[in-house]
Amino acid sequence: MLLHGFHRSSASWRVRIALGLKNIEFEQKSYTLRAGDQRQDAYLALNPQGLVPSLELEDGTTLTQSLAILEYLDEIYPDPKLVPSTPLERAEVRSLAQIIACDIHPVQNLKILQSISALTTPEEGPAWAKRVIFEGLAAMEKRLESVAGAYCFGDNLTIADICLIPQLGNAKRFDAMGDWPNINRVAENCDALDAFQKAAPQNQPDAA
Ligand SMILES: N[C@@H](CCC(=O)N[C@@H](CS)C(=O)NCC(=O)O)C(=O)O
Repeated sequence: MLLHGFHRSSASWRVRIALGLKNIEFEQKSYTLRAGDQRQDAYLALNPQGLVPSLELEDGTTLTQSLAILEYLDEIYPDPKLVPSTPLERAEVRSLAQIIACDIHPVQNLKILQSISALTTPEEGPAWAKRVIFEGLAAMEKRLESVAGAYCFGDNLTIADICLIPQLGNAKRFDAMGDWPNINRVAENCDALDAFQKAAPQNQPDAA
């Protein structure tokens, strides 16, 4: 498999974590986002959205959208299972993952921050990111109060943890961390796992 991504891209980071947890070998091709590599024709042919990640499978099929990729990997390589098997638990876990993947990350990604800064002042982009990440994670913490254990949903790793850890990377970059006991406990437990360490941006070949 070939992962098209970027070390600091939190959506690529999600896929790296899942590949690592499932012990799947993969290669990486890096796109420097600030240089606009993801908007060059060669990559647009793979993903017309001009967003990373994309995962190229061995038969040449290319998958996009990190949550769809996570669910695909979980169905094809079910050990360990990252999406629960009962409909109710599955809905709970997807809901936690989507707080991040649908409502926090998309409004703070690079192209949004670049547009905000272009429309206002250069400082407004990062200030916006800080605000939306802090508010979103504060809501996540409230949700975790009733469902978290060692990880976001009880004591088993799920796609919710895989979304949370990269989002915390962004929270640190934009100085948007809060004093959140559940989030911090889950982060500590994830950070102790090899797959999370291996997937971290600073451990990627394209890290500056
Ligand atoms: N919903 C997409 C989000 C992808 C996305 O926003 N990727 C960011 C990096 S984390 C990107 O490519 N940004 C480039 C840009 O904004 O121009 C997913 O989960 O795969």
